[in-house]
Amino acid sequence: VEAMSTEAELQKIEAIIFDAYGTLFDLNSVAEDADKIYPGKGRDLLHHLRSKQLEYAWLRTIIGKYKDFESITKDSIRFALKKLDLPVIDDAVDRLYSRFLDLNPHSDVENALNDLDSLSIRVSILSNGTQEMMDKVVEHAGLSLLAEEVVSVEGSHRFKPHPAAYQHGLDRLEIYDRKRALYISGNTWDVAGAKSFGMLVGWVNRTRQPFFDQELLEFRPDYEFEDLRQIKQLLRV
Ligand code: 2OP
Repeated sequence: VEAMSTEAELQKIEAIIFDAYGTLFDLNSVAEDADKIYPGKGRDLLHHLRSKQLEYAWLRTIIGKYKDFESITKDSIRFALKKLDLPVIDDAVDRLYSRFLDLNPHSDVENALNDLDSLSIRVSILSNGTQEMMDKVVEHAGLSLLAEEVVSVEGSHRFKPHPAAYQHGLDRLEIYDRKRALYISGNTWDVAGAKSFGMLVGWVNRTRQPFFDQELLEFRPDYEFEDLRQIKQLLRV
């Protein structure tokens, strides 16, 4: 854990805010299911759909033509199927989309959230997913009691990493000082966005990538974790 902030800053934290996809929830089951429908293509499908899903979200945020994350996810599934020359069958699109509602949490998540539950700190989620997507995936993963507040950016009509999306989260959580929120993400673009916005930020780097993007060093996270259970150690100082 690389510490760039002071203990005093940590003691002021009111809430920990987690990103959802790729941070709490493991997207690999989408690839596994895709592999059952389209043998041998699951990983490529997930790769194309995930990058298109982000691109569509960001494009629509920049040009100001919002569409919700359910529609964007289905659009990106269709794109990925076409890209790989696979038939675009509505049932398959729906089935792949529905995987986003019943993802498994990463293996460290339940313990980490349980640990945080015993500290008096609020635990919340801020996602680009719709409220309905979030409510379903959180409930399915059995995390409803551990994540007190689950917020979708949809009320802001902008997606992360636009500052308005993070601001919407803080407004909904009634946190008036950005520095009192510790934001945790496994996605480097989200780390950069949250850091630029002004929160304290932790990057969960489970795959132990050697570097945070060198080109984005001005937005480097305050903390880096290999596993979410390390957050508790940080807060117990
Ligand atoms: C999120 O859950 C898409 O990972 C992103 O907001």
